[in-house]
Amino acid sequence: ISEKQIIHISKFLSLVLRHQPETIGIQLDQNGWTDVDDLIEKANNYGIKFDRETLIHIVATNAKKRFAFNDTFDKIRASQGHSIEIELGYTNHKPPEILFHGTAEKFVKSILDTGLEKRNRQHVHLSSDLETAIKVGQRHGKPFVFEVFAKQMYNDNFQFYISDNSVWLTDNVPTKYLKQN
Ligand code: HQG
Repeated sequence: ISEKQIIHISKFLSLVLRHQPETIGIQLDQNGWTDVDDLIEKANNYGIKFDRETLIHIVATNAKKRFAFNDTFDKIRASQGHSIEIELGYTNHKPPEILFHGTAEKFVKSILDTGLEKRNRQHVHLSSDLETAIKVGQRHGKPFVFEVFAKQMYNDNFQFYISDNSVWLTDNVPTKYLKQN
């Protein structure tokens, strides 16, 4: 299987496990899990062909660890990034002093107006390193990185979570906690 095919399947998995399971007629439970055999069968029927071995390979090698199996390997879910409402079972974590948010220059004015909002996702996504934030920003255009005064937010009773793949999540970031880099 080629790298190109793997990326194609991985994007398809993001679509059905985060946003539109109905595209292929699978269901996610309240914690985002879906049956592995059912996923493979329905994806194949839909024309996205892969077997169990390939799926395991994709989950294991995905650079951002976007997907995870349960302990018995019969269920799979996306670790974060959902637009549909599911309960991932996050626990509150104390963040470091500073977290980063990568966005595009074209959004900066609006963000300074209203703060960081979760938009279509379930959370605002933050990263602990600058490099990741730059990459996230590049997806939207010319990257721009905000420093977020995370510890200060935490002390002011904002909740922070970490996903299985180490993305920091929070509900919103008011402008006063943003420093422009
Ligand atoms: C922006 C990827 C205007 C926000 C990444 C962002 C991440 C505002 C965009 C994950 C705004 C939403 C999430 C405001 C926020 N005015 N724009 N008030 N508040 N925005 O894609 O954080 O590859 O939903 O800055 O690595 O870019 O999918 O969020 O630019 O972890 O695994 O609205 O997705 O992971 O865009 O990315 P997104 P994001 P995956």
